[in-house]
Amino acid sequence: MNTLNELPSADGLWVGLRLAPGAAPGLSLPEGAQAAIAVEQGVIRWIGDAQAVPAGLSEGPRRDGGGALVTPGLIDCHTHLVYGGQRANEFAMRLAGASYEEVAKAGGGIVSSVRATREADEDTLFAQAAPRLEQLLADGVCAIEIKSGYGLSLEHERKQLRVARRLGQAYGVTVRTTFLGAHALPPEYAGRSVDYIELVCREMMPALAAEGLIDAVDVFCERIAFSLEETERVFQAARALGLPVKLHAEQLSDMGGAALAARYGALSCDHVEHLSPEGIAAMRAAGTVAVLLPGAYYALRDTHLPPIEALRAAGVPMAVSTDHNPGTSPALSLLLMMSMACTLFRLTVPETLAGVTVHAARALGLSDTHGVIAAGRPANFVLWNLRDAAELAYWFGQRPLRTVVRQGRIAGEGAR
Ligand code: DI6
Ligand code: FE
Repeated sequence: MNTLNELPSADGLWVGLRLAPGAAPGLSLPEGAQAAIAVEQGVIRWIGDAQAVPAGLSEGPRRDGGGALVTPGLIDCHTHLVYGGQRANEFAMRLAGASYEEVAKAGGGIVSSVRATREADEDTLFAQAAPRLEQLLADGVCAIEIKSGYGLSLEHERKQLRVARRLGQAYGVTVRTTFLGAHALPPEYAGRSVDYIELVCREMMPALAAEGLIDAVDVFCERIAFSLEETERVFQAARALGLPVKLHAEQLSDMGGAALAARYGALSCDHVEHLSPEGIAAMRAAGTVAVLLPGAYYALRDTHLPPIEALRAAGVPMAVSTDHNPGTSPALSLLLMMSMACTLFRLTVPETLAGVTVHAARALGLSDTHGVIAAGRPANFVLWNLRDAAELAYWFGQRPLRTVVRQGRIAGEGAR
């Protein structure tokens, strides 16, 4: 796949487009009408009826979409994309019946990825993450969140976050970095979680924030990770630095994390299989997005569904993401996650499409620039070789992408 410098400009008038429902809120076209999008200097200048393009916008290259379905650029709002090694050996152990604990005792689990991440230098981490990013981009992803959390020391967390930034620059994709220093207790702090959390709050977070490496702060709040009190300590440190927070909340048990996160105005609470009615009410009041991660649910053979009906009834926005990570969700297709969100979680197709566009943008604090197609925004949209938007979630294992316009460039073309 080409990197940023080699990509052609998407400037010009795009015609022959069929807008997916919800792609351009506020725009209503006559039944069956095709849309046009004018791109100038990488920014959407105008979108509307292809039969009514204002004079002056028809200059420049004309780009025929051939009647393709068009959506906003997809957004993968929860990933742990940068890490060393992989854990297929653990997968085999688990298939043979080993429990998560037994795997951890044999040197596996998050700590084994920490070891491999610490051993790798920046260029090695970049080289390992780049092909994974390319897979996600081939599904029309135009913005992605990348968390740290496999370094667990200032030096190694910095390395992960720097690689995340470099990936964004190299591929011309919007990357939001999330500092997840409180992901697991590093081996050298065994039995001293209070001390480790202080290191996260007093040294790592301020230093990395000063280097411009942190867009948001996350914590793995769980019995096997960090407590509610430790989570709040991290949130206080984030607030003092003016950084937004999000949370791995109620994945395996109800810790009350979502309500705490909502009190801190969290952008999102993620996983939420065990989310309580109180958590839902707090998220609703705070405008916090629920990020659903069907890949982890599937890979862990979870059976405890997130409370979709209650979230829907409360009007809590629901996003959908890969949670790409080497342990519980080695997923490299956001379209597959859409399918799983529908099939496993019973989201509707419009819900799952909103979940990888407008609501995913909100989960990253990108509502003003990403998630919908509208004038004044950077040009991020995808043309699909599909008739019906439902096909985005219906097929799985297909790559129906026709053309992706990412950050104002023609960033990929599939089969016609
Ligand atoms: N929740 C998870 O399920 C993953 N991280 C997290 O915060 C697990 C990550 C791993 O096993 O490497
Ligand atoms: Fe995660």
